[in-house]
Amino acid sequence: MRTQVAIIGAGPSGLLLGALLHRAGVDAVILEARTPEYVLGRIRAGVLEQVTVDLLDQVGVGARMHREGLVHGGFELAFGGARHRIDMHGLTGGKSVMVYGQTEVTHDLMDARAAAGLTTIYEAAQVSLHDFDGAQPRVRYVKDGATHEIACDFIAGCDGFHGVSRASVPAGALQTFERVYPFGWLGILSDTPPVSHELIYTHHERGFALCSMRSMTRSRHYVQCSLDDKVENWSDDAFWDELRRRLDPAAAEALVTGPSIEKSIAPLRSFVAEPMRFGRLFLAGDAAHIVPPTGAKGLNLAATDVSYLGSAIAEHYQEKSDAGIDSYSQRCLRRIWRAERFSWWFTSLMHRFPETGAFGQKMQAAELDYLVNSVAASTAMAENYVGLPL
Ligand code: FAS
Ligand code: PHB
Repeated sequence: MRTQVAIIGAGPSGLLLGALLHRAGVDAVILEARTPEYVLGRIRAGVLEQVTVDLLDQVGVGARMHREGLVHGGFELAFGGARHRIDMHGLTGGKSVMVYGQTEVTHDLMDARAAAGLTTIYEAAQVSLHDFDGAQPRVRYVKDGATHEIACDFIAGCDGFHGVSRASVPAGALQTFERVYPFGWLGILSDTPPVSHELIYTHHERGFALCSMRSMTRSRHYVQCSLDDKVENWSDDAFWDELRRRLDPAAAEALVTGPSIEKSIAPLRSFVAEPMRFGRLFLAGDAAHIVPPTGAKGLNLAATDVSYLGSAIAEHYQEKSDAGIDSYSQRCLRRIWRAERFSWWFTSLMHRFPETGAFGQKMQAAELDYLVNSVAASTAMAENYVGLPL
């Protein structure tokens, strides 16, 4: 088989890149290790920046998002038993975020790709990348017991943190930066009404908690948990009891519990691999970087990576120029590091770090007090949360 771009991974990065390339008249094939059902079963991000909303509109998959998504102009920070609203809309001159689950974004992109008759090869095993340091890269994979090869002009590594693409880069060609946090997030999805009409991020002596949602009838909640915690150790009741103990009185009162649809523990890390281009191989999304989910940046960074990559590849074919390709990594990394900083800062502020002791807790309390009582500090938080300009 031959194509212009071989995309590894059919998560949001790969699917959105495929849609952007299709719109630009560039042929691409996506190779995905798992089944569509497995990909859709992973419950992940919940908040889209306007830049991401615009990209989904640009590729024609925004209709259901605008119908079912929730536009939020603010969120609340809870600490010391009280809640403080960050008025994003007011502080950023009218900007907002869209609450619409990654599962739905992925579903919409999958449906659009299938409707356009574009090729996605699911359950592609043993994917391997070849000759991407030359002008004729190739990708091999096994499907139904047979080995197949795709000749292409470019390879887009959209295969996430544990994928094969970054692992295929020669040792020493990559510099990585990492911070692993000493805790995880235990998340639950339930068909219960959200605690409030906006998200509530809670700083509590027992640990961080987040009350989020997927709709006004489906909630997504998280509590900080230890790294050696196991999801099987947490009954639904144990989760709801712990969440209630961390919430402010009004939120605890408003909490409606119910059976979990999904329950999982996610580790938290900050990670960046530099550069993001190796000859004809480009890394995008979680294949190149990871942020702790506190700042709701992971999916949004993936979207801007592939926006830059899609434009660069289209420019190569349409204008016979490699300016975009040559500047891809540098252009992505400036935005990535600013989002890494915000996600690290918000995570450091809101979570319990026993190792920092009483002084560390006093620093967190003082920063929270300053944050909610300073227009300048709240504005800085708001502009990072809605997403910095491209
Ligand atoms: P993904 O990991 O989503 O997709 C990569 C795809 O590549 C997968 O479908 C995988 O099966 C496939 N793949 C892997 N190896 C392959 C191979 N060798 N061959 C072929 N295919 C291969 N972000 C937020 O903003 N908020 C959150 O609350 C949040 N929670 C998260 C929880 C978890 C457990 C994780 C892991 C991430 C979370 N994220 C969150 C971040 C997440 O949303 C990512 O940013 C987003 O999924 C990035 O999308 P992709 O880059 O497409 O990577
Ligand atoms: C979610 O709804 O899953 C979510 C929302 C905001 C975050 C993290 C996760 O910061």
